[in-house]
Amino acid sequence: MIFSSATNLAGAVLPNPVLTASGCAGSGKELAQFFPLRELGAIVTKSIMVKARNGRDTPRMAETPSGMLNSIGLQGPGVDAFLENDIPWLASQGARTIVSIAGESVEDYAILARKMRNLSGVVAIEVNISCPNVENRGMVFSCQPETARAAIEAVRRNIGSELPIIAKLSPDVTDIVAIAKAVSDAGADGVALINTLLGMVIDTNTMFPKLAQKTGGLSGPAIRPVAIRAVYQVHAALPQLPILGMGGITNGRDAFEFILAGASAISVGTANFGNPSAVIKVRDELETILISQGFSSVQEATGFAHRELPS
Ligand code: RRO
Repeated sequence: MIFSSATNLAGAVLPNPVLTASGCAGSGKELAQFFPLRELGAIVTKSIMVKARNGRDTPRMAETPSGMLNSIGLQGPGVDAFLENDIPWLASQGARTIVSIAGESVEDYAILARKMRNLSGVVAIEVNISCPNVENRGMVFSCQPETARAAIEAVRRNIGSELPIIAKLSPDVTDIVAIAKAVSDAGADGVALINTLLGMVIDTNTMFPKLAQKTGGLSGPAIRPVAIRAVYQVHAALPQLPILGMGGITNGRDAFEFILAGASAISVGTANFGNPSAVIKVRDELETILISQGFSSVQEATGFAHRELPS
């Protein structure tokens, strides 16, 4: 049997289904020391905002059981510097880029979307509407269907091209399917599941929260069952909606679990911090597993865990 690793993620054609997760690989410069970025399905860049930001106060990272807590707070150079420096460099590397954008208002999303037109090497836009580390929790757009819809509509109206839009959702909601439906109705071509869960760690020696901002986003293997559940629920309700799955993937078997749940592609996030080549290891292991299980493509395995049990 001939195996094809090529994947179509919400209209973005990728040579393989393994991507970096936003925020866990910057704009790729550090990873490029370890392997050519064109080896990735795509690189997903750190969410970029309209203006430059220093992020939250330190300490802003803490270890947790099988995971990590972060409160980076959208540190970044601002969209204009990003477009001037990072996008041309990524294109020069032959990388396929998915630009992640984040706004503080619907108008910010519109401004960012207009700047995403006709960028070399950019194959899709991830619309981050789920950062847990914003000053005002009421501004986590993906926590209500109405605000999620408004942000995605603004991007769809202003993106101006056929560039696929992938909405990144938070697991910290009662009904993630309702949010996925809202963003799909608003024009999202796919969803990225999941962003980090809001968490907290208290240092029992100092008896204060470990993070300066007290709360942070929990990632790593600890959250994988939550992510798998979210992917499974959304795929069951909206089988035509492409899903980029992520949350604690460290090896090919973890990635395969996401594909079985309903993901068309997956992202490796926290694992990059321990092993910068984790994403290549996951890519190669996933391919071996798909072949050994008799699949001829990723698409064939997508959602396979949803099939009827033989009676
Ligand atoms: O920058 C961050 O603190 C951050 C973001 Br934008 C996000 O989407 N998820 C996360 O855990 N941290």
